[in-house]
Amino acid sequence: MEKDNNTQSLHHSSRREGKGVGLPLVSIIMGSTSDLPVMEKACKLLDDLQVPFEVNALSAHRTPSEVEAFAQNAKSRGIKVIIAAAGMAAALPGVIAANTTLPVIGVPIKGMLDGLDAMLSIIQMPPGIPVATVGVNGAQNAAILAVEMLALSDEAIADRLWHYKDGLREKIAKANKDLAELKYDFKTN
Ligand code: RP5
Repeated sequence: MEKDNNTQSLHHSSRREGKGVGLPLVSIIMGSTSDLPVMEKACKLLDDLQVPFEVNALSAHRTPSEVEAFAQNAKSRGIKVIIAAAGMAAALPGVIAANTTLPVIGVPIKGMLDGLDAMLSIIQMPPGIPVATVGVNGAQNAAILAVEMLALSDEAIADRLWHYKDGLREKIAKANKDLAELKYDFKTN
């Protein structure tokens, strides 16, 4: 079942619709394509906010030298923020952070122990090598945090981010309208 989802997702991203939008500002890296169903939320958020991004798989354990080369070259390729996702003994975000001065946002992927293993692996970095860690499977928040970083120096992105956040406010305003319709004998509002 999971395999089908992965295949579908890869087909979607292999359409190469992003040709012509410029160089990627955000690089999404995941330890395996089994992380893709979660990480598609980050892809979608960046797409919705029109932020050029790339997405690739690399593994700290299975392709260690490629991870090092990627991290060391990312800044000179114009990448501003890296989002790195991994599950289990999730060394990937930390190894990337050790090889770049770019901000690295880590996404722990839920696997064993409800993702606590990955979360602790990513968050517990030694002093000097921080990884900004979001919650387990927090791909969407990782993308929002990346966009917030880009928005510091890009007014157009900041505007789109503001509209996105305004949409969240509207959602709660509507929720309160809906909740106001609930009828209970002892409900006072
Ligand atoms: C991690 O191991 C990956 O990030 C993934 O979450 C987990 C399992 O990988 P696969 O065995 O599915 O490739 O490195």
